[in-house]
Amino acid sequence: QVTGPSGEVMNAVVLLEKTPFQEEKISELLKKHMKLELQMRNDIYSTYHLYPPPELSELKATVVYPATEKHLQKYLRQEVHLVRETWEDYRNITLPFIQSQSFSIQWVYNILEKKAEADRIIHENPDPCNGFVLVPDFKWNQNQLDDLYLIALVHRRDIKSLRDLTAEHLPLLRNVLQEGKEAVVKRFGVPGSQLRIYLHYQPSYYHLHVHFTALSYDAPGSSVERAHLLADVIDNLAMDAAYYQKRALTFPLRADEPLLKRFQEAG
Ligand code: M7G
Repeated sequence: QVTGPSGEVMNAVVLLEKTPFQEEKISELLKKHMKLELQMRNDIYSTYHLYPPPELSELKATVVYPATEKHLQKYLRQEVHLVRETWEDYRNITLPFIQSQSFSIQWVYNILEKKAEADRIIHENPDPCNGFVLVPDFKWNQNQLDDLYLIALVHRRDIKSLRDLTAEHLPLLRNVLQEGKEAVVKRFGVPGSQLRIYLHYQPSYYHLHVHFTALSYDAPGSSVERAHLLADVIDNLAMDAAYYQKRALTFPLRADEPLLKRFQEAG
């Protein structure tokens, strides 16, 4: 909790993460004269506490301020449960819930309108219907490719999530897949065969976006209960235009998310 400008108490979320090692800095780390405390020694084995100088001990800090109740929920560690949502459940439970919520997607519009992160854009297809913007996700500090994480935000504003997709969106989705891969290999040298390109269901932000992560990186949210590979989504829609308005979808919800309560109440 933080005291705001006029004395009111506001919530903030501060996320601290240790970033992966940068390979080229390891030798520096070992060469520099550094505080080293022996922890234990046994035969040929020994362990130490090593205290690197500030320039080699960076932490990544993400701040959300002021944070809403939903932000606090999102980042608090909690028990999770799987929900299996039929199309009828989506229409009767999930959709009205999403519409009653106001989780702002202003940050997405800021990127699309070049009001924020404009200098970070990796690729843009400016077509209002079939175009998108590719930017580094704020989970990635871009210092090393090990945890490469980019996000493609589509220009059109009428697609909330996977559930809204139909065959009408195939040209858009194919652009994201094709141009996204080309842009990543061109800028970062990572080929499409080493990228995990997927959508989340449920997403946190209801404006269609696609995640691009390094295949070797065990990215948060890349597990089977949440991630849908874009290539599979495209194939499903090509086979059946209304695929995502028919099938049931499974997703995890944290124990005290109001949506879980609605599913439980509906039995
Ligand atoms: P999601 O699937 O809706 O939610 O993905 P998740 O956060 O539960 O995965 C939204 C993605 O957008 C996440 O990967 C976030 O890290 C990323 N993201 C969120 N915000 C607020 C920003 C932002 O301001 N800038 C950028 N570049 N990425 C963001």
